[in-house]
Amino acid sequence: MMRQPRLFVLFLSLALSTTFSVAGKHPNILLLLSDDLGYDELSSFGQQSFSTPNIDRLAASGIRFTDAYTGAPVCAPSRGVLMTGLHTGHAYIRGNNGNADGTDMHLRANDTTLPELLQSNGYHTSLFGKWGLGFNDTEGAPNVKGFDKFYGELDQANAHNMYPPFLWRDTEKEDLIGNVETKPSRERCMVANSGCNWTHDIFTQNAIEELENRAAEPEKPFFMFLSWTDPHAGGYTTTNAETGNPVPSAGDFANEADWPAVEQDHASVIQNYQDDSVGVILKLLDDLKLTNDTIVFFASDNGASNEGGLPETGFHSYNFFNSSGLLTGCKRSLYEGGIRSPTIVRWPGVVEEGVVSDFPWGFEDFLPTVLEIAGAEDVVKSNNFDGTSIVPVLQGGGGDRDRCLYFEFCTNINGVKSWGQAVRIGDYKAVTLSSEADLELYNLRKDPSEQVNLAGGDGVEEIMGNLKDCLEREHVDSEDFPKGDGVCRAS
Ligand SMILES: *[C@@H]1O[C@H](CO)[C@@H](O)[C@H](O)[C@H]1NC(C)=O
Ligand SMILES: *[C@@H]1O[C@H](CO)[C@@H](O)[C@H](O)[C@H]1NC(C)=O
Ligand SMILES: *[C@@H]1O[C@H](CO)[C@@H](O)[C@H](O)[C@H]1NC(C)=O
Ligand SMILES: *[C@@H]1O[C@H](CO)[C@@H](O)[C@H](O)[C@H]1NC(C)=O
Ligand SMILES: *[C@@H]1O[C@H](CO)[C@@H](O)[C@H](O)[C@H]1NC(C)=O
Ligand SMILES: [Ca+2]
Repeated sequence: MMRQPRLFVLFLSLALSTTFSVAGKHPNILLLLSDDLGYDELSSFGQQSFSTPNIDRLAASGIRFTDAYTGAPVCAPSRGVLMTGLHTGHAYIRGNNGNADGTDMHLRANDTTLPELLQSNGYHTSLFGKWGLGFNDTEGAPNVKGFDKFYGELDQANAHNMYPPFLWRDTEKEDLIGNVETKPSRERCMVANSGCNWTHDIFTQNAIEELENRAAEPEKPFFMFLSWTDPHAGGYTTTNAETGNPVPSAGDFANEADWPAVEQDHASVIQNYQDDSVGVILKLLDDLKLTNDTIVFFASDNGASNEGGLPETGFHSYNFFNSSGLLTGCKRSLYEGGIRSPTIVRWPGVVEEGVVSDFPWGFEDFLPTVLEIAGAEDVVKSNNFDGTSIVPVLQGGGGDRDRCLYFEFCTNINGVKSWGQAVRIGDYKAVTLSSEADLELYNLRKDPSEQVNLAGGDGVEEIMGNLKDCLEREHVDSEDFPKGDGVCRAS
């Protein structure tokens, strides 16, 4: 590229920018976000015990990213990174339970979000499902933070009750009569499923109705964020939240006599509900003639969950379905199993079909990518987002593989708080799960399972130096999320 004459580059960029708008209209963006879906829980990523044919079809008609990352190993900070384009070294929200009283922290008036920026660039913006970045009466509420329409859960802890008494429609509570009039129970909602209101179905149904509204207003581009609360562990009341994977039916998996009930449900929620809903939505895009005009992103907010279940029905284990595949660790870990996302992007006419890319990128790149697609590169340039647009990668070109991806997180394992950091440049990753431990170094290309610690070995001084520089440069102290084991705020 360096030797190309300037004119050619100019011509190329003009040609490319026209692909982003058809008849002056920018493409629609549909973001499908799974909650706690493990890296190896899609058949296209290696799952063997159940299958995800619809999500795999999405991957086959677009690009499947093997080395894409979430924003953090748990929900709130990860979603914060996704919405603000700032990684956890700069973000305001760096953990769940940020407030002193253990409740959710909310985004502030000066935390700029993707939907706000899209709204002011002519997009219709909607969110269905889990938010977790601000309650109704705060500066971080979805309608304050740039969503024209919202229907779902504000409080991520309430989201674990998958048969809640109410959901928020914009700023108002709306009762779910099926869950109010008769008390939800495992028997009623998850075995007989008579008249309970299950949030997965409700979020999907609302997204479907809004897609129909959007098709009726074709001149206005849209950004829709469908933020499911599964396969996260959940319950059927608030008090017994996280007791399992509350699905209306285990389907055929009920015949898997050797599987604990919680695992039958886990397989069912992914294959029979989430994957099925993706199929319904893809078909609807076709029927509404929105497919060519709509870029679909699919991702998970953090790695495989190892939580949920009951003594009598068994506890969920991420090992049961090999949910992290070759990766080490799961949700809450800074090893790859906690932060890698099975990410897919379909962009008809731009992304070549059936591509598998190992380009490393993360949730902080989503905002600049979408803004470039929306024709708002100037907004990206005038802000200090941590992310970089991956549009050139989507177009089949190369991106900067050697920029640094940064993560920090405080975890609590058996009552021991520890503050860790992870950083990736190219194929190399440095990680520590404790601020008092030495950095470990891995070559992820050769050693995706992070088994062979190369730190201190021969020939790695330069890369280790670069990783350490990035680690120090990208971390800015936060009063709410102090650095260091023992003092950090665990979640
Ligand atoms: C954002 O606003 C908060 C008050 O809500 C303030 O403490 C903080 O300094 C502001 N940050 C920036 C970058 O302006
Ligand atoms: C937000 O919700 C809480 C709890 O339901 C309620 O007490 C409060 O009045 C609501 N605030 C607004 C502005 O509606
Ligand atoms: C909730 O369930 C009840 C009983 O089946 C049903 O009448 C109602 O339409 C459902 N509400 C929603 C929002 O799905
Ligand atoms: C979508 O684009 C494909 C080519 O990329 C074309 O064959 C098809 O007719 C288009 N569909 C619609 C509904 O415009
Ligand atoms: C787990 O998944 C990985 C990657 O798909 C595979 O290589 C490995 O053999 C699997 N392990 C088991 C125990 O099935
Ligand atoms: Ca999550």
